[in-house]
Amino acid sequence: MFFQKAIETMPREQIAQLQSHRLVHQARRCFENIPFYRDAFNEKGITPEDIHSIEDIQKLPFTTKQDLRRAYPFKMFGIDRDKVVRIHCSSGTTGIATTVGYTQRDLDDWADCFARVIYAIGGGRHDILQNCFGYGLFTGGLGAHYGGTRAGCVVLPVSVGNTDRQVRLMHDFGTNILCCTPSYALVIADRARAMGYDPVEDFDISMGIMGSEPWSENLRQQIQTSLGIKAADIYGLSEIMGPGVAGECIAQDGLHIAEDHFYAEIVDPKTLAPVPDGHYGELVITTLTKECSPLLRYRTRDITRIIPGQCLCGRTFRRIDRIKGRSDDMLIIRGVNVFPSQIEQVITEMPDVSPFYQIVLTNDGELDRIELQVEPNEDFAFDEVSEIEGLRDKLGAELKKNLGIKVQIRIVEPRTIQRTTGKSHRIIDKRGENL
Ligand code: DLL
Repeated sequence: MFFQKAIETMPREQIAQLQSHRLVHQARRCFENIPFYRDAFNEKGITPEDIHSIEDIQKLPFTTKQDLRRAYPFKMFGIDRDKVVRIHCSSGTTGIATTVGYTQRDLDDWADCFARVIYAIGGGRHDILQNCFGYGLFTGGLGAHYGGTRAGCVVLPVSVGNTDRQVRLMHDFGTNILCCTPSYALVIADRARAMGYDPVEDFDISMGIMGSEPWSENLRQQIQTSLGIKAADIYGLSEIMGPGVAGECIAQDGLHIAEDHFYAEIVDPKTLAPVPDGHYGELVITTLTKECSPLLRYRTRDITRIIPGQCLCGRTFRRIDRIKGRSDDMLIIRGVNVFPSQIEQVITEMPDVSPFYQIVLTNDGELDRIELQVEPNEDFAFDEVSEIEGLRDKLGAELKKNLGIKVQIRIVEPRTIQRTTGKSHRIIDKRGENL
């Protein structure tokens, strides 16, 4: 199903024309209204007149998170302050927060982008959408809220937490669509079973729209089986807009980029040179229509690839693969580059192990040490030393076989790994701490 069929199935040449037209305008808006871009254009020796079409995108400067931090709070706004109707910002846990403003048109476009994902996974008017993304400065809550409203759904604005209530509402109100992080979906399914429900039999839920953190295909399968749903991956980041920059369709074969609003490039994170379709690299996004916080060639740090070819669903927008992880989260284990989501893929293939895990980084002098903590399922004989050792050896062998890495594994007691209601924090970095 399509929310805006004419746009979502536009022929490729027409998409290129639209993007070219919009890029020319956006480059001018940035140059004329934002001192950072005026300086960056001057430094590159270009003016907006050098941008004639989308083909010229590589002439433009990159933008980084650091640039946004320096512009805190409003120096990247590209429009008069009286047109700004909303401001979101990042949590700022790893530095100064970054601020993103929206005009009413920016908010309308965002709602459309999210609504497209609802339709793409089979949802629509009158579906009950339970929104368990956090409401507030985080873009998840309000993004799903207005997207749901735009799609004609009945929105339950529950926000994060109070899992017992989430489960009761899901049951009593007959929720059809669940919006939350993938890790919270597992917590909800777990809690529902503990409360005596069979989520597949007792609930009306049939769709999930999940994102905000990397998740493996195996984890998706577990979520789908435990809740009896089809779960679509939705991608977005506050700097660019929020959830809806890209989203999956019913084919579940990559996330369609909302290419009428965003232009995506994949570059080598070291050389910044473009990489061919099908190859992994860093996702770089240019906002083509944003009025308040336009960004040119924003380096997301997210690692993915363009999936070559066209999707079976009929949408013509290009697709990115599921995000492997952030370049900052890549682990180097004895010379092998690994993302936590790849470790998750191996863990979730083992029937005795729960999908909750943690990676603890410590250091011993110059050497980094990596410990993978996993918990067995509750029916596993945790008190039997030989069973635990067997499980540890088996997991160690699988990691070696699939990823070529050797890590220290610690099997911890069932249900002791922290559950989160929002984004999970799977890496605990204790390097530099005196242990
Ligand atoms: O997480 C927006 C969002 C809300 C997306 C709800 C999807 C659903 P930020 O807090 O700014 O915004 O975090 C953005 O989260 O750069 C990625 O590293 C990661 N991320 C977002 N979606 C996905 C996804 C929201 N589907 C950062 N898969 C991004 C993997 C994701 N990682």
